[in-house]
Amino acid sequence: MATVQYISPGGEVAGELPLTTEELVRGYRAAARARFFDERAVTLQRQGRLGVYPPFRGQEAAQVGAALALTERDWLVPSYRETAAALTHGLPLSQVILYWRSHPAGWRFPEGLRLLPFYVPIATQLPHAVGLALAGRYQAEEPWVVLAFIGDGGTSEGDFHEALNFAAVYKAPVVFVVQNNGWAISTPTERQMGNVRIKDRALGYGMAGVRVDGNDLAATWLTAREAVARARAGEGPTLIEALTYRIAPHTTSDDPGRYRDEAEARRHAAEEPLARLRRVLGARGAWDEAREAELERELEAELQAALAEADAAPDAAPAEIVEHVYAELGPDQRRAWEALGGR
Ligand SMILES: Cc1ncc(C[n+]2csc(CCOP(=O)(O)OP(=O)(O)O)c2C)c(N)n1
Repeated sequence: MATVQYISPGGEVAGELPLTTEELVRGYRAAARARFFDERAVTLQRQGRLGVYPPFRGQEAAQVGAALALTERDWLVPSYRETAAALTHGLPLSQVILYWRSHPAGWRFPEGLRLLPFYVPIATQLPHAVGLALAGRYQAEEPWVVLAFIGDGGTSEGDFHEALNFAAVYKAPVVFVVQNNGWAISTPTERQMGNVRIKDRALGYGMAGVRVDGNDLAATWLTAREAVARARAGEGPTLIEALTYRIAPHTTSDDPGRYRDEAEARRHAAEEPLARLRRVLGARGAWDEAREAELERELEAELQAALAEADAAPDAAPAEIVEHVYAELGPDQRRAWEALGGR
């Protein structure tokens, strides 16, 4: 099947768009909120107010559209790049700021929020996601669905294979979203794998596979919604490949000019997801410059409040860095803990 797309880069809608205008506005606002934070996060990092930060510019639709398919009962399992998905699923902005400050108060997400931590060791989140999905089966109530993210580079890890195989065999209620953003730091997708159509792998595992235009929020939302419904109905997992592009550097420590032609990034920037949504909404009379300006004022106020809240968190003690690795400190952690002033 071809790549699923409802809204072209130019903002044209092919056929009937099975989303209401209210839903599209909701999706646009969530994506614009994520972008606003992402842009400001890079500045905050340059000011020394965040430690390191992995920008997701250009990937807002892939993340927000998929996250919108979940209910509060469902779990979201992110890698380090999925700040947009985490915000959409309900992670407070102040918590995001504390997390990227490496403040221990940012490591513990609010009680009741069904979100696992941002995983940095590539692909380790996927076996956890499958376990979490199967755990839902042991609950008396309706099982929850797990939405798990990974990058194109992450699909080379053994954990990716093990998780997808296990999920397919046990028909786990899990949806895997691979954000194929073209790059794994400096490795382009075509040097990462022999078949760059990642969704083809679904056939080998025996699960549904769909390739979507990851810059089309309608496509990511509707595809994830269907996959979540199938998972909830006991019909097993889905592999969604969201085709997108990492316009920004890998992290704030990366200089992509050293390994890629930045003209490529500029070309892809023209296909970014927010402009096309604005065109669709504008044509329906549901968005205009005044509404955009009002939204920006709201987002600025939200960011300032979140920064004030994060700044008010008391400084962490250095020893806390080893305190929650294991339930009990082993000899190496104890030595580190004591050296860092733990008592
Ligand atoms: C197990 C492991 N190996 C290596 C790394 C170093 N590393 C960090 S990000 C990255 C590339 C990941 O690329 P991809 O999965 O495409 O995700 P993207 O960053 O493009 O979203 C690597 C190799 C790591 N974090 N974990």
